[in-house]
Amino acid sequence: MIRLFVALALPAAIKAQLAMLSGGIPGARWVPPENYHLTLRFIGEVEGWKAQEVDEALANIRAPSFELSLRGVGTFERGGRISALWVGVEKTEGLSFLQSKVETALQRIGLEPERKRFAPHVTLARTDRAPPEKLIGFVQAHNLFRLPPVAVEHFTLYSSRLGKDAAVYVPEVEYELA
Ligand code: 2AM
Repeated sequence: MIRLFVALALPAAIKAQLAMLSGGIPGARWVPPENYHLTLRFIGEVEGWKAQEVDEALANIRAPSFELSLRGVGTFERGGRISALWVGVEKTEGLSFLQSKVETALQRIGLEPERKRFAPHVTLARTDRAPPEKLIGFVQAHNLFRLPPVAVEHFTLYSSRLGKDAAVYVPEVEYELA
């Protein structure tokens, strides 16, 4: 079995800028900068033959390249706790088009539809053990965070191995955008 997800990789310069946001919240588990990405579709554990079908489905996608704009920070909540801190991503036409192409392609090969609404973000930290007031302070402090747009020319199928600390993400296949 292999654990897969589809995501946009981020240029090193963007990762470096995002990394400057991390730190200063006790109990937060910061994502290592090399792991920053924008998830388009989480797939989960599949058999080898299914992974091959996933690859074929993704390779058939035709979508234009587009620009990605990161702006603002926010949180996810789970079970009454703030579970993650993230940087927001503008839901532009190009990004939404690609995401829906990926979703359709994966449903066509029999994957269950994603039930969650697409909320594009780059996770900075898992925070269920961090003090809520610190997290709220972080969001307020970085509300106006904004980076210049970057060109997205491909999307990536990643495998993920869950480690003791951080997961190890490996870019398995890159798919060019037109
Ligand atoms: P994230 O996008 O909020 O950071 C690999 O695990 C990636 O897939 C992570 O970026 C993760 O969250 C995202 N993801 C989405 N749904 C998931 C799920 N049910 N389990 C694990 N990761 C999921």
